[in-house]
Amino acid sequence: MTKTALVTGATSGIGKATAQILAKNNYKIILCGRREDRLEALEKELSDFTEVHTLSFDVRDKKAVFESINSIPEAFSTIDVLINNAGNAHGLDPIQNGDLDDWDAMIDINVKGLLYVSKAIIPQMIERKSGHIINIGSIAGKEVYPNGNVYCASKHAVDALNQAMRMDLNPYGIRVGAIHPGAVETEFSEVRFKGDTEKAANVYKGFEPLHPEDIADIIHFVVSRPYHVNIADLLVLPTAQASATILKRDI
Ligand code: NDP
Ligand code: 8X3
Repeated sequence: MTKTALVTGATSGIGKATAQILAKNNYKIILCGRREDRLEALEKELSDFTEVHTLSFDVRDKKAVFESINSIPEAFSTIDVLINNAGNAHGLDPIQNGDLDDWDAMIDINVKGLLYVSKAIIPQMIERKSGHIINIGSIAGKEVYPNGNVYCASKHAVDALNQAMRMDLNPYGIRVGAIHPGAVETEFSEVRFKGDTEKAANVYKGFEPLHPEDIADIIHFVVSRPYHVNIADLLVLPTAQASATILKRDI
């Protein structure tokens, strides 16, 4: 039977590539994000392969999260796979210089947003005693690096929530796992550096970073394992990266 996947942060980067690969592999897709023009363009593109529904909401807005998810039409309402991907870093400053709005954004999006979306979808998975949740963490959830402070804390929280969800949802046969990427070239650094494209490009200079499709491919592998297999936790790095701060750059 055709499965349905809901992907948050589908307007860009890892989420967009994940929606694309799942659509081409016969999943019905619910695309989520704030930028409606991008949602519409991706819906058009993926409609050649599958049925697509779009939901435009800010994961920080708990009312909007629940209203949007409750508005999903019948044909998409059984969500088999939830990809909790929406997230970003805002700023890269020492703790003493941190911007409070940046801190709010990272905690509200990466942690509370992931919780709201999960809370809106988990009850139907419990009722059916089936479902698969993939949480997108980060190497920043496994290590802390200088100036990464609040972003790292938010991704450590994702790591903790991933483990906690797996425990609490275990009695219901719901699979929960996290994928923790290292450097992936997406709009991530542009957002982190507030539109400074030169600074963002420098992050990926002198080595081949992961491409969003590399992570999407792994997500597809994870969700297509037989039911008795749950890939619980994966750290995925570019070959040139040994840790959050050790990178072999040819420059
Ligand atoms: P992008 O910036 O390319 O994509 C981020 C996505 O998140 C966009 O689709 C954006 O959509 C969505 N998003 C951001 N804020 C909100 C919000 N408030 N409400 C709803 N959606 C939101 O980055 P990536 O693809 O790289 O990031 C995806 C995930 O991967 C994030 O959780 C990130 O932390 C994680 N990650 C990224 C790494 C990297 O090096 N790129 C490495 C490790 C982890 P829109 O703006 O339309 O709302
Ligand atoms: C994104 C990767 O190293 O910038 O999560 O934290 S890093």
